[in-house]
Amino acid sequence: KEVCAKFDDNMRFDCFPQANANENDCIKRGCCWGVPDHRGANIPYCFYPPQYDTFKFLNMTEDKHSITVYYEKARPSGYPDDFEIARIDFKYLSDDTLQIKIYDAENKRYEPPLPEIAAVPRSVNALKYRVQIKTSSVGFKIIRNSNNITIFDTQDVGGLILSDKLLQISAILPTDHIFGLGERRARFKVDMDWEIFALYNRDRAPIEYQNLYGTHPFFLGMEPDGNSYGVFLLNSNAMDIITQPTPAITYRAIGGVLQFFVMTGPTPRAVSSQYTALVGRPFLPPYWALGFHLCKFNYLSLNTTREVWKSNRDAGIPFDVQWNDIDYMKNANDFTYDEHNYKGLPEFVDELHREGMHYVVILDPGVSASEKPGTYPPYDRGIEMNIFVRNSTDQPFIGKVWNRVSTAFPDFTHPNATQYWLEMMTSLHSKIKYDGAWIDMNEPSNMIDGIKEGECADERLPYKPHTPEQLLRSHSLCLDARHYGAPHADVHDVYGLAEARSTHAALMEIRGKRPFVISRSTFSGAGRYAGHWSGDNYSGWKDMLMSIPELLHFGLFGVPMMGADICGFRGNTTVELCKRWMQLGAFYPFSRNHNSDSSSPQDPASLGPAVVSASRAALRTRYRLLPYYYTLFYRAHLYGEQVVMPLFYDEPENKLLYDIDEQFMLGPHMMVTPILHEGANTTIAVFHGKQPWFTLAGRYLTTTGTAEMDENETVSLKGGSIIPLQEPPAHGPVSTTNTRSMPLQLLVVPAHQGSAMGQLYWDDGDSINSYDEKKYSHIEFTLERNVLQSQVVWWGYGVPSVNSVTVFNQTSVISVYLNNKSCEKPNCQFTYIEKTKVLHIHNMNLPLGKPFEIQWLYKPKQN
Ligand code: MIG
Repeated sequence: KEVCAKFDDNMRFDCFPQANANENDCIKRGCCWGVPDHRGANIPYCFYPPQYDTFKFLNMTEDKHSITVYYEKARPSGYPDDFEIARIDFKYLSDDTLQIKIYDAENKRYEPPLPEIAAVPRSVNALKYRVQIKTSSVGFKIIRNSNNITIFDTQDVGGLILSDKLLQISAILPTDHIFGLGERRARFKVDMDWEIFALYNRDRAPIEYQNLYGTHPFFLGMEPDGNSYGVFLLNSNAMDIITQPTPAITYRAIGGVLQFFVMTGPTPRAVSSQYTALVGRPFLPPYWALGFHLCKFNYLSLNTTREVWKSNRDAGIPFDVQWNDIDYMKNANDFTYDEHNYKGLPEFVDELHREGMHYVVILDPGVSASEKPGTYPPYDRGIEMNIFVRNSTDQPFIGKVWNRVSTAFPDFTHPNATQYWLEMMTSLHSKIKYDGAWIDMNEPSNMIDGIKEGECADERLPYKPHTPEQLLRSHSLCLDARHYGAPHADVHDVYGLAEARSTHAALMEIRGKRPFVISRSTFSGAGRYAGHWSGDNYSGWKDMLMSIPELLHFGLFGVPMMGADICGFRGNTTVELCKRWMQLGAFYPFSRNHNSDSSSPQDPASLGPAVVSASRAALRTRYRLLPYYYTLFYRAHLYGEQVVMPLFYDEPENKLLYDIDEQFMLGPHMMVTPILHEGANTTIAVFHGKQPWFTLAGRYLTTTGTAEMDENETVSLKGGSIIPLQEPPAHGPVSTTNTRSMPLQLLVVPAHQGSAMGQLYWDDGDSINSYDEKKYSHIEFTLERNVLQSQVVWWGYGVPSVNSVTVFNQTSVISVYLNNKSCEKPNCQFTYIEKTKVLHIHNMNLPLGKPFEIQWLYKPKQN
């Protein structure tokens, strides 16, 4: 009683998280019961007393690379089938990455086959962290060596539960500034005020704090002094994550093992690079995929698809990829097309290709199980190859998705599934030369809850995570459905990732070019194979605003190819909303306007001149910036740098930036500040750091502070940047294909001291191994005061020449030298505008294969 009374609310860790907690059952568990001081929040009434150890220390061994600890069961946890002997392996994967695996020493348990964690043994020279273990109680501390701050403390918090169907661990954190943990609709910074949320992939329109399509149990923590670290729990079973203001976090997973990776940064950029080094670096997208995409559910015919395509092209909307949703299929059956309403689709796709454009089709994972035998190979071959998910009687598990009667689900964790999927995708490709695949419904989604005949085994979970439905199988498969070597409960969250892997591999094989896959369901590591969009959002202002934290989340999760349905999926958009959303969405890494079947058309052309001209302007700016975007994706692919980032990545110790998620950084040099509110014509942007900021047009904004920006100033540039640009053609349709061959420009934005840097990565934009085969070029640019130079890091592929260089913030330039020769007609011209302080050097034809030097001289100061 006395120990219980002393407890601060914040130190309460829930000892009875199931519904109907009551004093009797609580006391029976050996826990404390009491009304918290503060009510309202989810503060538990039943909580662990100090020294509530379900296990006790047995022994421990240690060497240069690892520590192994054994515990034995000390008291019943209150949940069935506690482990008798538990084991923790601490492995020093590298100086900055620690692996912690907590498991049953005697019985093998499920571990997800994906993502494939990079297993390369790395050097351990000067560990940035250490592990502290006590023999008197369970748990461990992870300490940052440089300042002795404990970054993850599981000692003395009580409630380590290691039982068959519930694994729980709590940790006190050094910070209440943590970011990540998804997929869910929430602000970027995690709310530490007793939040409880579930992760279990689910097909549902985004609702705040509810589980969504993907699972990413990874967070970035900002320590008090600005150091940062990351914690990743690799577990694919349904789980709850609980935050509390202690600050602390609790994980409750219903199966598998608790396998953590702790990454010590110390910068946020380092953390994300350490994370993708483990789970996989993002794929390098084909260049065309960085163009604008257009789609709608239920164009219902090729005629409509073609009309929408043509009217947007004719309206001068920069445009690269036309998509079709499930209505292109015959009876919504994968690998077919409707030869009546979509008659001529193959020819249309050929025409797109002739125009330098591309085409993406949707594929649902489930195939129809009710076609006449012999008429539908996707089902017949699936049976032959034995790759379908099976039910408890070892027959194909039958549910229903969009197919008329019933649906079988390929088991993408099956070793032969990729071969099967390749065969199917090849057969579709022999008819329609699609370029990319959009994989939807792969949570996996099922329109009936579980199995057709209602044959799921009882879920009977000792602890059910906080998904909004009563049952985990709601809108999905039975937990006992059989996959290759594991029940559905274990595999569920990696189903979409496994499908993305197979789809990526199949596309690579079929086209012999770089794959482009967009997946609705994702798991940690998905960025290696696919991009993502935020699903069935709504045509509303709030949804537009929330798309920014969604981008930030997936940037952190290593899935940079990310966007939201521009103008909103559900509901009808308005001219004003769609105009603003196009102005924002033009800068999403994955920029697609997509719309539901029941909503009125919202492609730019259909909404009239205001949306057309705003979309054209914003997308022309995007296309101009694509050499920069592409270089960012290359950096992401190679080094795990993020394409989209929160502002605080530039200034990790500046806590004022932690809450900003209505603006975002695009690589190191640019910031995007959209107008997000109805009725507004301008917006106030917050600027950070110590460098001057400019608009793309050269307007000086501020250094640290705020500035008002109008709708043409969505993008701002930070002093210290050199940006490679490419102006899209002035007349006729614009695509990446015809923009890529235009001359390059360099935009030079000096820092206060007059220096700047930038780079360009360039290749053919579609070959699979451009980098490995060295068929690329990489140029670096530097400015020191009045000298701009290039360095050719690698030259393996032709790059368009530079025809102009624009330098901001210069005082009275009187002469310019290009490679030591005076800048004169016809090879060079320059203008200097006193009023804007912009130096513009143009009419050049400057090849990038050799280093260049441009120097300019200022008017001498007069005394
Ligand atoms: O049950 O394929 O999120 O983008 O248009 C709806 C039809 C299935 C959900 C996707 C949405 C897509 C729609 N799909």
